[in-house]
Amino acid sequence: MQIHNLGFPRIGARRELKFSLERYWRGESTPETLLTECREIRKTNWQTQLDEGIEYLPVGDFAHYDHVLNTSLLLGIVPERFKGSSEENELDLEFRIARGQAPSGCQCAASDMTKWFNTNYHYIVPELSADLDIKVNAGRLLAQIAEARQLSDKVKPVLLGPVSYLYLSVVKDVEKLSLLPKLLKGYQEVLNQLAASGVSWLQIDEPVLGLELEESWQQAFNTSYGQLEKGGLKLLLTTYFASVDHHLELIRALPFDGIHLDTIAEQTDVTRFIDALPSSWVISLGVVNGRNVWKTDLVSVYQTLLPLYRRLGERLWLAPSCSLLHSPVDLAQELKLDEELSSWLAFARQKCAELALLKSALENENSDAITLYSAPAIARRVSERIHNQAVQQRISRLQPEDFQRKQAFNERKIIQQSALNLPLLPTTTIGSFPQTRKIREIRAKWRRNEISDLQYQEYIRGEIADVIARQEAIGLDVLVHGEAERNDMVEYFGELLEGVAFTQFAWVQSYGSRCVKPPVIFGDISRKQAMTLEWINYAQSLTAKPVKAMLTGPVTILAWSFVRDDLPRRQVAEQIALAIGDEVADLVAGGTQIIQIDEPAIREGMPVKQSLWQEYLDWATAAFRLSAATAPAATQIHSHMCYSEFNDILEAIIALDADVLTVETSRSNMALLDAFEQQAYPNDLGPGVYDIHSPNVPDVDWMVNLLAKALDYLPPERLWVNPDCGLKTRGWSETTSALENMVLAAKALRAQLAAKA
Ligand code: THG
Ligand code: ZN
Repeated sequence: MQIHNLGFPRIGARRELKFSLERYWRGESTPETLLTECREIRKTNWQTQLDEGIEYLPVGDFAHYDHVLNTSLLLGIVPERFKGSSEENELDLEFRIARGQAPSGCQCAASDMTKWFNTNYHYIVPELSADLDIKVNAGRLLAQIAEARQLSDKVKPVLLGPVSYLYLSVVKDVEKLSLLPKLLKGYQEVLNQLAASGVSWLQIDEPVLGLELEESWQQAFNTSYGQLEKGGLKLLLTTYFASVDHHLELIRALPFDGIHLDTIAEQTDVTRFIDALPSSWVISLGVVNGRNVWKTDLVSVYQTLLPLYRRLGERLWLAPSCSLLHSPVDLAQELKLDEELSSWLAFARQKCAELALLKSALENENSDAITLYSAPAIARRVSERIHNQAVQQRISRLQPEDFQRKQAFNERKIIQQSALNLPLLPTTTIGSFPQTRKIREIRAKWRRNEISDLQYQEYIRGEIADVIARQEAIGLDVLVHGEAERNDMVEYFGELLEGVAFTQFAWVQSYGSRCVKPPVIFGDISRKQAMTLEWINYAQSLTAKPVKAMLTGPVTILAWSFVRDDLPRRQVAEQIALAIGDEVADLVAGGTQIIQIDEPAIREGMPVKQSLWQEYLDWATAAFRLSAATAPAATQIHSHMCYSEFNDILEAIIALDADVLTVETSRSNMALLDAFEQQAYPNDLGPGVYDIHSPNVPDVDWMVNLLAKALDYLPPERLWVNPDCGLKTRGWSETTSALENMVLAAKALRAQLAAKA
């Protein structure tokens, strides 16, 4: 039996990669320094895996920015606009594609970034075209193989397979699959070079097999692997994030030497695979959850595996379910967690150790060590700490009417209009204002107990007062308090909720150098006390204009947390929804008239398989409605979404029944409103009128034009005017100018409408 890993977190236990990259980007280090620091991180990662007992080390899982971008660079696929001067180094080309940072003279927008399946990781979308020109450059990969060989003779390079690579790319001018033959030539050359360098096993990731693929994409698997010559390599077809049972017939006919199955993401019938696949194939089972933080109950895995091991012997390999990219690095650093909670957890390093324990138990048919190891995991399930009677009772008593507001939108709209008395085309923002270095520093000091709670509160109050004054001066209609007190919109609520723990170092890469620290939902969720009320009330006390309160919705809190595995996700979402609903009720009682419940993650939480979407969307939208339903008709509920692909989930967006929805549309010049019109989106809509991701200040005419376009789709009574996302990452000067122009644009359009009337 071999134990192996599909990939290890790149960011480093103390986010070393993040800091190395950002130093380099600020011009504070040289390419040589960055490369040396990256080599150190890889070495540490491999050594850690070896120390914990991993046999086949993954190589090529590391990336300066992203592994899909690595694949593009390996194949030499570089969009024309990035091809800069010839003396430029490879590293800067890579960062130019990822970040759009141009050297003098070249104006180039970065390649798009999008979610990696249903994770919180983002990859750089490959841009292909009919004139696809492949120039394989395997230098980096071969160099890393050489590095790894200094530590172990069992190395296993990792490659994103051609079908998934093509599937995940964008192709503007031709049918995607028409590019497959060219792509395969490139892959063939990579395989040749790997074979020549003496590689034995190659891990080929084809995660799109988890989807229900159309016939033509299934055929692409036959074409690709029928044609690629292995030249002595052994190929491990690697799948994850979903079961691939539905493609068994396709898979069994392909010339692989083994397969990796994720046994965690969905129920999967492993025996059926073993029965159907050629008897020479290695069966690698992903039995340790690569995307969560819970210690594995190795005893129960052992019981399942023992008969399989007796049958398969050396053909059985064990691994985490997916790459450990999605796990935090090392639990040993979390010294502030209490002992009990800590005994329930395993991060990437500990997950490697779990595999070694399991291997040894199976080989010796002795479960003593794993019984001891798993005791806390078993104890967690019956722990007092994860159960809260009151919460469970509330859940069991939920009735259909709890998931709905009492009045329909049209009635609410009239009541809200007379309560709020807003002008036509009301102007607002998405919630956050620039989070300056100063704010972060003060929070860090407060966390280190260098300033008192009172001093911190005073400081935040000052920030709120400043933000309110600025918004009044700009002339916005619906104000926000600016969220200076929040680090991250999910982490903030995680820290305030009962049943949720937070860590010090459990960072997970989100994209490039950016990381998130997901809260750990371990038990039934409830609110200790009001979470936002004081700040909102304070903000409202400073102005006669309505202040919109800001909450994060239940689906997003769920999607961006590590979630307990002993309850269905749907029920955890309901518990969060009740807690958020309690906050809504408190805000309403305190006089708040407008409440925004953000759900940016509703889309990415969707299961990989399309056939499972509807069930998910049903409970996800229900959870959102549950959180909003405590609001009386006069309270206006807003929501916000940060992506532009609405078409396939528009029905679910309508089902949220938010009074006002703000969305990203500005980059596509409102074309996206087509979808909203076709499906007759019934409530108020705020299509973003400028892209906050760019520091450019949009001019008034440009926004007037966009709004005029929006009026082709929506009556003026239902149109809101706002940027397309929060302003947390922007600076004040561009923010102020942009919002001033936005207010002018709204006024100009109001005047036009008045003149017409
Ligand atoms: N919060 C969480 N998940 C998310 C987002 C979020 N996933 C999707 C999207 N937004 C990802 N975007 C970002 C944007 C910025 C950062 C992380 C993810 C970021 N992180 C700081 C960093 O890496 O330096 C973290 C610093 C800190 O919190 O102190 O900038 O908004 N949960
Ligand atoms: Zn957004």
